[in-house]
Amino acid sequence: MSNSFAEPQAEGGETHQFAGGDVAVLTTAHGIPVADDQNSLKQGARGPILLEDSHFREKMFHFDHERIPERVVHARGYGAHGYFELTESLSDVTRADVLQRVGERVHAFVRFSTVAGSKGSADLARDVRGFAVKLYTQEGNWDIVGNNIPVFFIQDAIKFPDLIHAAKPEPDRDFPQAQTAHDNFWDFISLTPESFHMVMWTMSDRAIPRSLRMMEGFGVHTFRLVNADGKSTFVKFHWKPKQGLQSVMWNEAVKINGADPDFHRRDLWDAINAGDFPEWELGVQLFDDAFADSFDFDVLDATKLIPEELVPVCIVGRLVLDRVVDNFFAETEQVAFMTQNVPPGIDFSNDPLLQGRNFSYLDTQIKRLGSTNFSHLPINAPKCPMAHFQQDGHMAMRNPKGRANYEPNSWGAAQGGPREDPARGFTSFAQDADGPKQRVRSESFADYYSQARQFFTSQTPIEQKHIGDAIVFELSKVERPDIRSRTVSHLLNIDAKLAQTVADGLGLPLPDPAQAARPTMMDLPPSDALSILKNGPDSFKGRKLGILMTDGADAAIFNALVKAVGKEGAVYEVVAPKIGGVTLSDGTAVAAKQKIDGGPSVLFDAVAVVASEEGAALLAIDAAAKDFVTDAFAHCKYIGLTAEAQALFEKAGIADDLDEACLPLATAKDAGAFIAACRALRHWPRELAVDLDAQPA
Ligand code: HDD
Repeated sequence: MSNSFAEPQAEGGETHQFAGGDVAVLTTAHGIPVADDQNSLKQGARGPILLEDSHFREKMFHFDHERIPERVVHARGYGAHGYFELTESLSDVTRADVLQRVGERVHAFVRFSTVAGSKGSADLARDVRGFAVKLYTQEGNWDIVGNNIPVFFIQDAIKFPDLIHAAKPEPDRDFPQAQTAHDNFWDFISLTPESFHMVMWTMSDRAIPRSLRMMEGFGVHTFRLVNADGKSTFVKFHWKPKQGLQSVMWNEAVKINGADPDFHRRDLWDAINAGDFPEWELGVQLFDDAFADSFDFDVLDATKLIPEELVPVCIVGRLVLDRVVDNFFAETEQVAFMTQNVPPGIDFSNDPLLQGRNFSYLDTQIKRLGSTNFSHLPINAPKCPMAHFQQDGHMAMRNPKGRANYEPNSWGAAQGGPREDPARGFTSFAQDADGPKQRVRSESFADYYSQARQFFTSQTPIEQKHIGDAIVFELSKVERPDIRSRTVSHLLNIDAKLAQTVADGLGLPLPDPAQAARPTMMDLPPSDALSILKNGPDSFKGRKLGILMTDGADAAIFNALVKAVGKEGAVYEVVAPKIGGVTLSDGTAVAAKQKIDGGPSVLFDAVAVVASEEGAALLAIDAAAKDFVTDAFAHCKYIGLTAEAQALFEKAGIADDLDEACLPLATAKDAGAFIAACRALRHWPRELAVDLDAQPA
């Protein structure tokens, strides 16, 4: 039977009657057919509404209660279904069922998110991205609640409310929304030097990803794997995107947020629906106590990573997202991730951030979802057998059967319910613990700068430039000069040149370096894994070309572009003066996907302008068309242009600046070479030519 509800809500057993054909009869929530949904019940045509109108009352009552509290962090998110498949067995180090048998798949649900912004904020905020994975294993749900950055701002969960308060809109004025470019954030950060490693990441292009499909994910903390003999191995989890890493530029991000605030969710939705399923490899860094003891930093300190050069990332599985949600609220909004959801064979370390999280996530779900029975919601319910004595409460949909609801009992297997199983059940790793009860931070957590410096020195020059630009941008929005100055005093402990660049960019005298908690900072070797540009794709696959076209555009060139894009596994959109589209030189009509001012070039990875001479002359008087090419140029994109399109570039003022990444589309044959060139994604040398800050003093 078809019905108008998404699957999860229909499970309550609602019945829908059909008014002939397959159109369901509108009913109340209690199933009573509705005759008129246009008018409330009145006493006379112009009379007052009657209290008796139960359909009206029920409809309004339900509407008035539609919203649930948004997540206190990670409010804006987007989810999709897929599967996790094991490609290497980890049976030697863990007894977790999901990590035993190569080739076996389990259902997965992933929710990506920004952290600071409200539910309705724009996707391209400079922010950390949440990367939360729920694997529905045969031993219960395993939630890896990670981020796209492998380290965190703080070391102890007790500082989390302060960190988030400082990052969110300031409490008296309730702005700025979804950004850290304000006094409170930098005040807190500059008083919390342990945060500087992560700050380097958030000021890098990692915080403005091109696509949710093109970023890494990290479990962040050190976890444990525990095998059948009870032996523990430390582990860090990594998700590596098959699509390669890619980010946008800051100026581009700002404009994307205006042109398409849903840029990331639309990209994910479109890719999955087009059958271009995003994929990540699961990598593990495994290490033992001996490594942990010899490591320069504490493996329990979430502000530190373990360089891949020291402990390699072994690929053991793949995560594929192949299905969008049926209903956003039922699935993406109601999904509840909890760090404490780990199956037998996986366990926690004593990382004080992780320990605090294990308390926080259960607590927040009750506030947000309103009932202890949130695990009954289909998106949260395990997909393995489950039996316990928990009962009742709001919205209980699945109370235990049988006579006994307590344990121990003597009602036998049929009536007595489940029993514990010491062999199969979850057991905690028996770690020794002693020492005085005290509020203290371990000495071993005290080096705040060495890994921040390592991150910076691992970047390519253009990435280093972007970090400097980002810090200057953020601090330029900070009103108090002492906060700007205090921030630079920490940068001096990270990289003197970066500190100087930022001070110059702010017009600030260089302060003294901040006093370090541990003055013995290290010069660690650069790690290529930390750079985006060193880990980009070698293909234009999954990327999008914007083709700006006019009537009379060369049909052969357009067709060749379409073919080359398809061959590469990329997609394209036609941008035209009218949404009705254009008529090509051979008389073919092509529909447009975007009208020029609704489809600026920031929405595309590369652009081509295929215009007739008359068309180009018209484009040359259109501000949006000029922005289209000047932005593409400023954002270092590959540009293909027909000879006729030249007039537009002249009027836009960039005809004389066109460089080797602006390729001619003289004949259809050039299309293939142009798309092949686009594999480089950006022509970075151009950036130095279009940025005032990059000019020699
Ligand atoms: Fe958290 C949500 C990731 C530290 C408390 N967190 C949340 C989500 C992600 C993370 C991805 C969104 C889950 C979803 O999509 O529903 N959080 C992290 C990472 C952290 C981290 C990678 C550090 C390594 N978080 C952290 C701390 C605390 C919290 C230290 C508190 C002690 N986080 C929460 C929360 C949220 C949350 C308040 C809000 C909504 C939710 O849990 O379900 O409990």
